Amino acid sequence: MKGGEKLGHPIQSALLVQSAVLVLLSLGAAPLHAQAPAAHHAACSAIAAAALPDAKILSAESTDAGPFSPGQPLPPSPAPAFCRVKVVLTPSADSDIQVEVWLPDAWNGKYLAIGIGGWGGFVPYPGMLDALRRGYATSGTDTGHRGNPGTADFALGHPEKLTDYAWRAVHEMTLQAKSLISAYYGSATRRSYFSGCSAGGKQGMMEAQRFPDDFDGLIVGSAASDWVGLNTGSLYNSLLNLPKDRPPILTPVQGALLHKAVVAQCDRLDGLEDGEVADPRVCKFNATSLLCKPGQPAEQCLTGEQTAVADKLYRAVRDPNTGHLIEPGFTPSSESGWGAVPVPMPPAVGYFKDVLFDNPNWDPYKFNLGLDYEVASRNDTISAINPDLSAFVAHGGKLLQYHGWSDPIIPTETAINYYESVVTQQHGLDKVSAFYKLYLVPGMGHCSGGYQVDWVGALDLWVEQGQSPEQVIGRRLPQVSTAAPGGGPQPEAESNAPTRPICAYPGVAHYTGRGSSDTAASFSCRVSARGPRPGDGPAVAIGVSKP
Ligand SMILES: [Ca+2]
Repeated sequence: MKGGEKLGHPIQSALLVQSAVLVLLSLGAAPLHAQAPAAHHAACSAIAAAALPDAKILSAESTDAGPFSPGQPLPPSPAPAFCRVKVVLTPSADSDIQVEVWLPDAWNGKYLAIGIGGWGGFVPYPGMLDALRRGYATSGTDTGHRGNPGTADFALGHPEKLTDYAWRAVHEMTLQAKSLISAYYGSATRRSYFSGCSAGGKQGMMEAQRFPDDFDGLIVGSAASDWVGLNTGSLYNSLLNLPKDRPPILTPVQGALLHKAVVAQCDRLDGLEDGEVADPRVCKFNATSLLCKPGQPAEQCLTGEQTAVADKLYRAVRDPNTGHLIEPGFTPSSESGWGAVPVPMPPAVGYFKDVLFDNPNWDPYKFNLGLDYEVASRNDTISAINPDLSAFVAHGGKLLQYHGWSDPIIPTETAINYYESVVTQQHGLDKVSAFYKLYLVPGMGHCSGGYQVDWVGALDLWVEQGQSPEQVIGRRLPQVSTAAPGGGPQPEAESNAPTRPICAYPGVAHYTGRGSSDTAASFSCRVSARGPRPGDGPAVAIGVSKP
């Protein structure tokens, strides 16, 4: 039974909490979210005294509407009145999972949980604030430890903390948050959603695969689902570019040159010259076209060594012993983010030294692609690439995934490969698109940039009203920016920014030839060729998480 050892939690803890709050609710006939502020203050104070199994409520404080800062270094920003509950969860003796549950006075009856990127280590406040402003009860967790999301040192000698990070913290948070919501408002949440990006996207995928009844809808962005493939590929690629004791071969200067050349060659292939490559898979770009000619200034071209690294980054990383796909190549148009890592990819180094080899002194320059990948695949508990979503389908869940075509951290085709693996498992695109949509966003980097889309609104309409989002409307963002892990703060698009349909895969937006190219109405979604690029092959069935 998946997570069966904790099935007693929601009802049991809801009863315990309710006993503390019930007396306050009985003061008025209306549900709490329709009552005056004083009732909220009293109910919030009462919840602090509630008893929870394997959990302790640290505090519950009423927060009035107005400028609110959840903690340093976030500056105050507008927030509605809410009850802020801090909880620590201890599902194992070594667990120390910090969770916050935020309960708005003006509740929309629904719950939206927020995921966290990298190796976690802090509560994802910006995404929670966004959920709160929309009227959702929300929660977030640091996944069981405090620290830098780029390091995995928390896992060294702490297998239970690794389990908390891998899947347990988000699941336990969800059970406890639902209990608190039910108890506080006197009625269960009508819908439960999750939104996360990068490792937060992986958390959403893990929920769909491992705890399919936790959520009615999931937003999965730029997902690091294949944790082993991603970390292996990231380390391999960063070492390609960072020979020992030498400066990086490719820097952002060459990244910008490559990107400009890609746009010059491939922009018009989608039928519209707009500075964007709508489907980079049709772009057959060769970095040697930028090879320096005699006398050409160095900042205008690439050396032979630089073109060789660039062409390798466009190609898939494969197991040298078996030929298995480890990580797909980066798409043409992702170059702007290349060469920005001055040391071997820190999260990937942390994975090998602190998680896999239990050796804080492990030298990344001793990395052996074939051998280390084999060890990692055998010991994987973190990846979420099981294509069997049948239990999530049976629950009636909806999965909305997005990935940027310009992602320089996680190759876009990892999302396509997983989607196609689900199509194979479910025997057909029609069946899958009824519950699972994938959007490939032009110009989007890792978790942000390109276009701004109201993913929460689209998911909610799909779940609540059955409006299938064959396309969503994107508002063009001023420039690609780097997002903070955990979903924010995100840049905002101008109110008069150009709009464009972002089509559900395998659709691609094509200009109809009529009307302004700055308006979504002038585009239609056309089905493109499906699947990965020739030669990349399907995702291999390794690292599948066993429930
Ligand atoms: Ca174009």
